[in-house]
Amino acid sequence: MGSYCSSQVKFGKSKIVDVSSLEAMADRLRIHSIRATNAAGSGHPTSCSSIAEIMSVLFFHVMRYKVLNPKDPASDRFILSKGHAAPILYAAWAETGLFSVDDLLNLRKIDSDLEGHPTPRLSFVDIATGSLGQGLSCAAGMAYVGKYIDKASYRVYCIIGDGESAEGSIWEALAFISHYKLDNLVAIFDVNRLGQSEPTTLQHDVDTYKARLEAFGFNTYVVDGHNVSELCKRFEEAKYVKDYPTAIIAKTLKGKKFSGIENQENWHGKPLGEKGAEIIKLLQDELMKKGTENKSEIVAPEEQIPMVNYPEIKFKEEPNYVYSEKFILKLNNSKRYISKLLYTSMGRSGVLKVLTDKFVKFL
Ligand SMILES: Cc1ncc(C[n+]2csc(CCOP(=O)(O)OP(=O)(O)O)c2C)c(N)n1
Ligand SMILES: [Mg+2]
Repeated sequence: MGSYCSSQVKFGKSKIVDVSSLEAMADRLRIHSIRATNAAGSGHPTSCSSIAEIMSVLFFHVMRYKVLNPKDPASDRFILSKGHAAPILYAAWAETGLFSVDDLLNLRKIDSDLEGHPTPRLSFVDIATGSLGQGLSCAAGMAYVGKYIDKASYRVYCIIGDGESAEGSIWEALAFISHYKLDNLVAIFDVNRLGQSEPTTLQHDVDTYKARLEAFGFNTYVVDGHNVSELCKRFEEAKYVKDYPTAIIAKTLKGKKFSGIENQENWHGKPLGEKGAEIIKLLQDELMKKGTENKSEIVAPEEQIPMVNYPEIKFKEEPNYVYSEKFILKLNNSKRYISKLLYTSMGRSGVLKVLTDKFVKFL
């Protein structure tokens, strides 16, 4: 692991990395996550804190997107596979200016779309996550479409928890991703050592993660997940790697910067309560000392994605079943739900929508 700790760093042709601004943003995201989960009386602030720098770097340095049109087809995709860290995703979008930071305090309220886990009802979420192990498969589908169907330059970033990575579906997705040489995808493993109720099997053994991911055909980087310069450098390098997908193995601490809580067990899924005010004060004091305003510039994608003509998909021969009236009634009722379910889970992929239309029509 190298050290790239000057306050302004430039890598190759990339834009300047404003280290202190990105660090300050990470702390602001931490503060929002503490406040929102305290207001809700539930949620996962420690799971948010371990990815604060990763989120800051992705949203305020690496990714190209349009704040006022988060689902623009040319934009980079982001999937928070460890969906329980939703408060920091909401905090990042509030910081982009998409909605007010005051709205973050509506987390988990019955009439708020800011649910405990992200859903595609939100303008900036493509797929629902929270059932661990699923996000990377969706990211794989998006990257496949980007590379082979849209043939566009958008990139796909997916954050996976280390506990989550015990799910077999993660490894199935990894095999798919490397088989199809999805070099437009970056899988970020948040190795914070802890799962829900105990340490993970591998804890902080990042070398074993690296060996496994290399065996799966990935270009891998082990980084200090709280070092913004290192993160920026690796995300930038990954853009130039051809034919190999990238895995960033980020060594982090659960509850980073939460004094007395950082790296401790028994803090999963718990708001900080009274300790929150004290920790927010420490983080704010640090922000004041640095005197940093948000100077990060969000970059919109450069190009529109080319129009793709999806071929007309037809059945050779339509089946000719005879249905009872009762069956038809039941079917019509369920159709609405099935189509809604398929549309929300399939995100933006045009080709899948064509198939879905056909499928629902067929039903
Ligand atoms: C399929 C599935 N099983 C179990 C859970 C319950 N659950 C929520 S968070 C969590 C622990 C996740 O640990 P990790 O991936 O390490 O994330 P961290 O909180 O450390 O960031 C579990 C088991 C779930 N959401 N989904
Ligand atoms: Mg963990």
